[in-house]
Amino acid sequence: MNKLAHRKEVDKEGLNLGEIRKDFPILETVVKGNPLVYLDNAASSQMPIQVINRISDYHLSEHSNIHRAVHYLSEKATAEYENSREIVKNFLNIESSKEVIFTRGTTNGINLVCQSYGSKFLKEGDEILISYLEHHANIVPWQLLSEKIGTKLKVIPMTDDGDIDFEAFKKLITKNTKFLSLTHISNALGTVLPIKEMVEYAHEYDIPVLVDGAQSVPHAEVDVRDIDCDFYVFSGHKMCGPSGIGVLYGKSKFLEKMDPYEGGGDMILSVSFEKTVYNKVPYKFEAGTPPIAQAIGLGSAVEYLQEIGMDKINQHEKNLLRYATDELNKIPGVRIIGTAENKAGVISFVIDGVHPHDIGTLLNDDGIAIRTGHHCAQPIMDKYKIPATARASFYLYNTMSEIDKLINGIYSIKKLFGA
Ligand code: 7TS
Repeated sequence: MNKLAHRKEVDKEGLNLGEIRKDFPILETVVKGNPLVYLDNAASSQMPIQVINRISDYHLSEHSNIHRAVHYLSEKATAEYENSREIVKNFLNIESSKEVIFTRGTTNGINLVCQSYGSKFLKEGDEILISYLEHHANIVPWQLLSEKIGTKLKVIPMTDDGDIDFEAFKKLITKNTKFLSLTHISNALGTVLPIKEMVEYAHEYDIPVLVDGAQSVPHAEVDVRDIDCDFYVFSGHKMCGPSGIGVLYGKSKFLEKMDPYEGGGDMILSVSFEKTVYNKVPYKFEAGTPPIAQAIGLGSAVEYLQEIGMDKINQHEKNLLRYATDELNKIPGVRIIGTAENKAGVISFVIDGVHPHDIGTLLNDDGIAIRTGHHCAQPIMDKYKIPATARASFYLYNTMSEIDKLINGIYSIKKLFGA
């Protein structure tokens, strides 16, 4: 056991962690006799009781289908669903709620833009620019589009420490570059991209930009009008909300011109066998019965985060990251993968002589949940010539003493492997 074992709880940092943790009943889980230490928040975060209760209340007393009936429950459910849209609009400083489209999540949002914008406005030979730091969700849909219409995918390289290579980005832009799709924060390395500067540069060449905000909206204040991106996508389940819901923000000028992604109920104004007239945005992009309870749950999650304060959450995660980085750096044979200057609360690492999956399995024996693998970002693993990393990712409810447990666990693993 190392010196950290007796360290006292010191996490205050503007957040009342004791109270916050009480909001998350799942954190009381005991795994193999140990209290759960949940450090897999980049994959999915936990839901506070306020959000769970909101979803439950909806099912208990407000549920009906939306946008289609005049009875009490349908009007109630519709009002609550649309209220969530309004909450999201205000959260991201979006100009109009028409620009907020409910999706199934980040992946769904990117595919929607690929198909509805890409298929219509891009053509053979056009170049789409992404970065080396993308999640597969921002790679594969563009490859599918390329196979279908002959667009070309170009990749902005990253530096050895896991930063975007801004100079290379500038050089990659040609007269054929017609779309830029970028992650805001890398889920595998935690790198925060200089997204505003990149959007500004792309716009000088009239290139529309999509930003994948799956790892940013949950952890930092995001103002889409300040970033000035054309599309922004994120998922509810990574920000204290339920799974099955996400948001696509798009500027009206694009959404109005794009074709629907799916056809069906609710996305139409009139249908005959000869001709269908589409509904206005955002409904044009919300075919069929949407995930109503999940959308309401997402609204509740946003309110929960807002009440605590995104700036405080962000600062707390920075403190956790700094502490975890310092402690990991002290352990011989442990290497942090991704050492960019501007990082969010994600820390990927490897231990010499120990496979990341063994790290994950052994930490689980101590009740510590991390993710191991390629994190759906295989090109990043290829860049570092490793098959996988162990990754700890933090959120508002994590404490310094949980990081101590992680560090202690790593010392034990090293001892076990004689590493
Ligand atoms: N983009 C980024 C940057 C992500 O981190 C993820 C999920 C996605 C897109 C896809 O989100 P989804 O909600 O549509 O699945 N990232 C992870 C992760 O890091 N571990 O599991 C999922």
